[in-house]
Amino acid sequence: MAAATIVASHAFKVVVAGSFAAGKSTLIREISDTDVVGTEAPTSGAEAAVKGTTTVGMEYGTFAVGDGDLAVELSLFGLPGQERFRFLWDIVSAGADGFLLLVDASRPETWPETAAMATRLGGHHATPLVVGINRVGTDVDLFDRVVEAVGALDAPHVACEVVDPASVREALVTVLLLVLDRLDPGEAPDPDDRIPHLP
Ligand SMILES: Nc1nc2c(ncn2[C@@H]2O[C@H](COP(=O)(O)OP(=O)(O)OP(=O)(O)O)[C@@H](O)[C@H]2O)c(=O)[nH]1
Ligand SMILES: [Mg+2]
Repeated sequence: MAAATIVASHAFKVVVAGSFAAGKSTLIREISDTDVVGTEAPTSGAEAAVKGTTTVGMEYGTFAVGDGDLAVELSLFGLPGQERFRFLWDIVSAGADGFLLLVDASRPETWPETAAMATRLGGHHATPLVVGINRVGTDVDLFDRVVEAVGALDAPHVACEVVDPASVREALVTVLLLVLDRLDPGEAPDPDDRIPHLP
């Protein structure tokens, strides 16, 4: 399987973005194969009413996808959501192969900010972007309202319950498939070869 050999040589950097409390850190802790390196600290100011701790730097975890024929490792980097740490986004995002932009469907007040993030990440970096909708459950109308509000119409949108490993896995595989599609044609495996190998 020549194509699988080529893919196995790749590790990809996936950056998890989103507003304060979108679920970025929870997602990485839920899925990482290795102990997560984190920077969680007590939340200050008005946002302390939402949750008690917040990311003040970044998270780092790993996630391996595939089997013996097709092993790809994703390095997962979580961004800090509070506005005061926004200067870290370009630093942590440098060299990203793909973005997973999380949005909390239960907090509509964060949707406009998420739309601005989608424009910034999708346009500026020209890097594959997937929108992951957290806490949407099976509410199709709510899903559609979030999609409309975020407005990243060129990006795939997937439900992404950050406390459900299967849901997180599906979202990350969606990012990975976009990343693979952007590889040089000579390097990219045939989609018909690779998709069945992704468990
Ligand atoms: N779907 C789902 N999401 C949950 C549940 N419990 C917590 N969460 C999500 O996880 C969030 C927890 O916050 P974090 O994972 O720290 O969010 P974050 O995006 O890393 O936050 P910052 O780093 O402060 O920006 C909550 O706000 C929820 O959106 C749950 O039971 N179900
Ligand atoms: Mg966090």
